[in-house]
Amino acid sequence: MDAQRRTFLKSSAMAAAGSLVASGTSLSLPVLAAEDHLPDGDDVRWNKAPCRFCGTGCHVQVGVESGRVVAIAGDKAADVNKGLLCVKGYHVGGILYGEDRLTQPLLRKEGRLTEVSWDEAITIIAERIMKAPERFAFYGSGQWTIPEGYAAQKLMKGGLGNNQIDPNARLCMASAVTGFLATYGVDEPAGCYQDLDECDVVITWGNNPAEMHPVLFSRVTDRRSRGEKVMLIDIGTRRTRTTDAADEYLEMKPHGDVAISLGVMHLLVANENYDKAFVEKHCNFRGAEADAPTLHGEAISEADFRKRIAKYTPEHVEALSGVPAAKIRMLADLFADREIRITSLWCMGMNQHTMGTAINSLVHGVHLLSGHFGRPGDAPTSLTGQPSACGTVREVGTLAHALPGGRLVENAEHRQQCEELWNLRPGSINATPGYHTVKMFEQFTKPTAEGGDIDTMFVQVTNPGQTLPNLNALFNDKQGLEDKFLIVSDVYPTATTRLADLILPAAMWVEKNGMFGNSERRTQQWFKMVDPPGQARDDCWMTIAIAHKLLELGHEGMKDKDGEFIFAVRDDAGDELPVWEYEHYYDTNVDKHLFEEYRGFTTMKHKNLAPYDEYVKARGLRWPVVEQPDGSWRETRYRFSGFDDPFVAEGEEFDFYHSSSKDGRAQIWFHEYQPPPEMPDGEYPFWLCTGRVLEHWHSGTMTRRVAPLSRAMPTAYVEMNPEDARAANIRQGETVVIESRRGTAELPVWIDGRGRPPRGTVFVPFFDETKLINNCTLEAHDPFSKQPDYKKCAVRVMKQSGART
Ligand code: MGD
Ligand code: SF4
Ligand code: MOS
Repeated sequence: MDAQRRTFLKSSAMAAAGSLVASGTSLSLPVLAAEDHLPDGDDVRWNKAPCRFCGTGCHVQVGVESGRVVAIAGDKAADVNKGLLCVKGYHVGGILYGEDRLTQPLLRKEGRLTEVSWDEAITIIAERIMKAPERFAFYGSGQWTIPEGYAAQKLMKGGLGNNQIDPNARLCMASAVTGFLATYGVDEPAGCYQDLDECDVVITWGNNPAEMHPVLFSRVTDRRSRGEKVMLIDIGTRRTRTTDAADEYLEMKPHGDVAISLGVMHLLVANENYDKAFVEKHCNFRGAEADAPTLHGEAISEADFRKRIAKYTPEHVEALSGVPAAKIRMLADLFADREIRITSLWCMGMNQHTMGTAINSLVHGVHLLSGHFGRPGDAPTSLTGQPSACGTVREVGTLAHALPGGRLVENAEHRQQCEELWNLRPGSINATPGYHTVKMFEQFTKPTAEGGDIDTMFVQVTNPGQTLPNLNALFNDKQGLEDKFLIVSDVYPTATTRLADLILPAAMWVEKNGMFGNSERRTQQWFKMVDPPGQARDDCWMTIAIAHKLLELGHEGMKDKDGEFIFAVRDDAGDELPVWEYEHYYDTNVDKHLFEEYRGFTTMKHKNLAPYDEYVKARGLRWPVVEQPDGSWRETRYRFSGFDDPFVAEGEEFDFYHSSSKDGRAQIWFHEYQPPPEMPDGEYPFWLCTGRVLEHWHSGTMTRRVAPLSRAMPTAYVEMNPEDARAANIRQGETVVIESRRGTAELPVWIDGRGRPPRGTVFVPFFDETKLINNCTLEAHDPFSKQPDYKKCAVRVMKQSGART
């Protein structure tokens, strides 16, 4: 089996633009062993860690020799990947050793970056915060470890009473969150990866897991190569690697997914072949209020639902989506069949969408209405981009409106619960949500005199200077604003450090202790294995050191109500350890202290986590993890399903125990189709879609420094349809200018490349900092999740001579 999956993963890597094989890398690949850890060799010591990159959450074995990571192997003991890795995973060790690692804090003085000490750097930050705590913002990441995010959250919301903290996951998973909340009253998928082993049909909704979640996708291709039948239906706006493996490709117009899901539900209702028993027992119908719609909407009757959905006939859906009516019928017939099991997968196509909350809710609705829910293989599954967008952002609640444990800053009772757990004075937590990401950067890049009320921004583990939409408006405008101060913690120079006033060198991945939480509710742990280079230090330490400096400067919020430092760590004898001094940071396991404190929040919304030490032993555990009578800890694979979920009462088949209607039921939503926010016209005739590629992680800062990966995919490009290119007299490889109403990017043309867009569409990956496509993208966002739409806007393509197509 593994051999088959390995073949798929290798061939998908080798079919890359350049030549790439797993050998010939700077890291030699050892033979795998089945033991928990690979056996230590003469000099090489092995230990487990989750891969640094995507939300799949594979585990690797890290081989360390003489203080350096020298080898990486897939971890056979890991349930997620059973020893397999994608090409990024095989090369994850190499990201530590780029030649230009940041090793010293750097302060911009009269335009020039000058080395400063850590003490100076921390003092500068603390003094700026002291001057105007409410004008300080923290921009974080789904690549924060859980303790890093928890510390940042506590510093801001608990210590400073400041809710101006938001992460890059706002650009990524926010609509998945609001979709789960609107449907189930609680976030994150009910199923798990095992659904892919059990289903008969996989539907990808604007999703390309063959490239973006390759190890996960290989579960499906592997089953097929063993002779099992798995039908794959790819619904997308361009042909991808996933399409290559699909039985059916349904090419839709942007926002066509909304029409398609409505069309399927229409047919299920019209043909009376939805799952009446399931719906009657476990679901309600819901719609948006006519004026001032809210996330939870209002109850509507089944009759009303039928009336509203009646117009989404297959023919009408064809007109809206471009997908033939017969294919809508085909989908509806599959959903009407209770004998088969259907798993839907989606990621950024449905989340980066101005109807993101709506389309997430609608796809859940298709599964609920048809009863394809909660049996192994029957699952609406939202995939996560980042390794810990779930663990750190959604669970720790590092969003501007949230608190840990699924609490909300606007809710007085929730604030009180958090103040109690943090032992803070009542009223410490501010009741007003902070700015969401787009707004936060608008306020930062707007001059103070014009109301730009954020003046100091701390960016950790994210690269907004490359990855925010509409960079000219949301990032580049910072340039020249004397009273704005940008602090960036990163491991390499980036598009963001370009405009930074203070650069902090960070320790990364196995240079520090860490914990991540992946797409299937799996919390993972690893230990520090090597030292960071030079003066590079842990992000979590930076946050604690800033907090302690604020304490020294007299900030009252840095003390709890008994006068204790909010990040106090005591040893077994009860003595406080000076963990704010880096020399003492590893005198204890700070991660463990923070995690044990954080665990107290996780029982508030049935997301129970086990003690830290349980994660040391495991290759991750899926929450809720509950203690058994014999003292062992049991994870949960299928949430809300009586056969597996410990919180469903004995004898019940299902219980949506966080139901927003407080009756144990999930909500089946109706949303009216709306067109995309910007559409091609005479001036800007092409759709622009953007995204990732197999070889590179997001902004490419790490993977572009690993020679085999950068050789395989050296530069960004624009995928064009051959007929569009011919019509415009554009040749393969020719450099063209992509221009939107917001900016331009120059890119070589790739015709019949890895992805094949239909006529009138171009695609550009965003990994290349020398070709910033986010100069062109749009900041229009979903009204509930505030997540921007990177997947569609209008552009024109110009030959360099200036001729426009
Ligand atoms: P990354 O490249 O992941 O991109 O956007 P970003 O988060 O901005 O940035 C992580 C940064 O952290 C890198 O600069 C890396 O060098 C640094 N780093 C690595 N390890 C550490 C560490 O341990 N500590 C510190 N301090 N730094 C570290 C991702 C974002 O991009 C996301 S999640 C999505 S889904 C959006 N997708 C998207 C899209 O689809 N299209 C377009 N056009 N833009 C997009 N932007 C968004
Ligand atoms: Fe890492 Fe994701 Fe590849 Fe697994 S699929 S090896 S987690 S990048
Ligand atoms: Mo973004 S959470 O990585 O797809």
